[in-house]
Amino acid sequence: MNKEDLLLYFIMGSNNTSGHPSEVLEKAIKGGITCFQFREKGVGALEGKEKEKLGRELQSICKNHQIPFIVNDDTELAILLEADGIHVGQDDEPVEDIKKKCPSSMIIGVSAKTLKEAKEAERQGADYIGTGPMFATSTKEDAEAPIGSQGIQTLRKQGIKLPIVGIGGINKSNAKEVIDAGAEGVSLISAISQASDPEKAASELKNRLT
Ligand code: 3NM
Repeated sequence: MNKEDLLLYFIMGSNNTSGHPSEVLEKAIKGGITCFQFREKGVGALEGKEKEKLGRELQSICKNHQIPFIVNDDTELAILLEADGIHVGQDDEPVEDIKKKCPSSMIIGVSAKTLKEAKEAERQGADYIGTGPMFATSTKEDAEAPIGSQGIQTLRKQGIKLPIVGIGGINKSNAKEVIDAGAEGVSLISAISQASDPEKAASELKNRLT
């Protein structure tokens, strides 16, 4: 994956929007997002065939616009859909196991915020890490205390070279701060999925970053 693809990384599942996820994604792409993650988690999340169906729908939109399509957590779904990538948290399947099952071209992202986690992700061959929460967020039910953009500065000072995306509470007012701290990109849910105009929200974010 190109590091540039991480710049404006939109994440969404069906419960992150009151609109139709496909329409929101189409608008977000028009506004300039560079990567998409399908994260179907939490209250009311789709499962089984319904989850697969929505995943395929969103993947096809991404394909039409050459936007990388990453699946959160669900390695089996990522393999089934031949997704561009998989993103896992610290409590999910280890990267080494994923690597055994997935094609070598599959992008692997790992959530890592401490030096130990980031080094381990690097050692296991992750392609990028997601670090957060940068700021307070109500989107993730079990989010920890915010670490601020200094969290990224610290990882860089400690020698982490992997591409980093910040996550958690990022919006157009604080997105640039995350990039300035040393991240390749910002990943976010509500700033786009809950916006009354997702295209405008994405394009305003993009303008702040470029
Ligand atoms: N992971 P929003 S915070 C999915 O800290 C996720 O690892 C986080 O949503 C972490 O952009 C978070 O609406 C929620 O704040 C991001």
